[in-house]
Amino acid sequence: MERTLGIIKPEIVERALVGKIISRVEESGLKIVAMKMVRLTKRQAEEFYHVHRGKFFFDELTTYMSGGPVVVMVLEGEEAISRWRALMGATDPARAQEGTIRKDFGTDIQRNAVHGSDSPESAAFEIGFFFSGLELHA
Ligand code: IDP
Ligand code: MG
Repeated sequence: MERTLGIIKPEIVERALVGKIISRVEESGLKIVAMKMVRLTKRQAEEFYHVHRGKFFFDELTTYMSGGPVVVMVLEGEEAISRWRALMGATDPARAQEGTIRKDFGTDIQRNAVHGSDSPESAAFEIGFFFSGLELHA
């Protein structure tokens, strides 16, 4: 069993497509063990995306991610990290495979609908960033 952090990004909340993303998660068999809506400060978004500090898109990304509420969730299942990333699709919606969330709902490479952890180490950091142990409903 593995856990990963998913984020439904601001444009999806704004466009009232949250339910469609949650349906994709539930249909996949991944179990939602925690979920809430939060609005990050710019500083919090910078901390969350610290591995991207220094990249050309860092300032725009963290401004975007703190620009409106997001839905954060912890997904559990066998190989949850790679399964959620497969459901999400490639970072750039224009390059994402048919049937992936980013292909179907993403706007551009920044506003690409969802986030997913990319390794067990990043999942541990990202889950702990948003949730306490008491909020994880195994
Ligand atoms: P990932 O979300 O597929 O793991 P990362 O490379 O970790 O992709 O990038 C984190 C986020 O930064 C992306 O989801 C996207 O919102 C944004 N991003 C990545 N590359 C670019 C880019 O070239 N231009 C603008 N934004 C980008
Ligand atoms: Mg990433």
